[in-house]
Amino acid sequence: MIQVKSFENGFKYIEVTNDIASAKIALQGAHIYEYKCKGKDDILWLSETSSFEDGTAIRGGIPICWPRFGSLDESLPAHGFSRTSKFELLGAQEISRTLTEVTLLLKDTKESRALWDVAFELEVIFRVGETLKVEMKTINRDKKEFMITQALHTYFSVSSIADVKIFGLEEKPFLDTLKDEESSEKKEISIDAECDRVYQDVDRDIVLKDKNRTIILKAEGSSSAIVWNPWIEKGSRMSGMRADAYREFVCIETANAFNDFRLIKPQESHTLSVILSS
Ligand code: TA6
Repeated sequence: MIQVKSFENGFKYIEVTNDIASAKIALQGAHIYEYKCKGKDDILWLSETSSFEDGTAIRGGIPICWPRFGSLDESLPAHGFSRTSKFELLGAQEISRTLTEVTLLLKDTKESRALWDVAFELEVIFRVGETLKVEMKTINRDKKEFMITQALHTYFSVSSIADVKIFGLEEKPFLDTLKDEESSEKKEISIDAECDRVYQDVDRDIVLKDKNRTIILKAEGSSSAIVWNPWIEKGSRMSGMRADAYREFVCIETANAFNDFRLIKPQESHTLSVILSS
């Protein structure tokens, strides 16, 4: 089943249910904030104090950072403007009893061109089934080439951040944005303090091992990834979440970030995607 629903304040979302999974996707930001596979724990973390209102990004799920990741480009909001933009429902299809596809579309507007003078289409395609696939397809509808950086800023629900180990990024170079230093590590990642790392040369699946489960991220169109947890001090200052919520999630973001930026020629496109499985 595919239904378009609204909160009391009119905030619209799409609810998908099929024989094996369910999901909720806000039209604002093409923001999936719930994905449940029958018989399994939720993969996505959602802040219990997140707002669901126009102009404020939901805290949790998979925020879409586009046409910029981060805040290096001061002419655009941090993480771009897509996550507070109104997408339209382009298509929704029950491919089988256990697979549903939903496509949302964002096109340039007068408002977007005031921020970023570019004609574009951004399609976000969700395939909800035993796994969750999210694709971001950027199409250049302009007469000039443009550059994007982007990320699927996924918040993963974990039993406790202290029990988490992340594999697949060993030996990969990363920018530690907290120290503004390049580094790399031989061993898997475990988190016992604020962590904000932008990895490059990422070329294999990333594996999140929690106490009771393993989540696999299979990316395409991406050779960078971010690992982030705000820990205690920054966690207490983050909007839309409890001060101690840092314990419950880790962000592992499939991206085209920093040196992994992408140039898109007129009428050409670039697709970044991730398949999440547990
Ligand atoms: O991806 C990590 C990061 O850039 C952190 O530096 C932190 O700012 C996080 O994203 C959340 O950003 P937000 O704008 O959603 O509060």
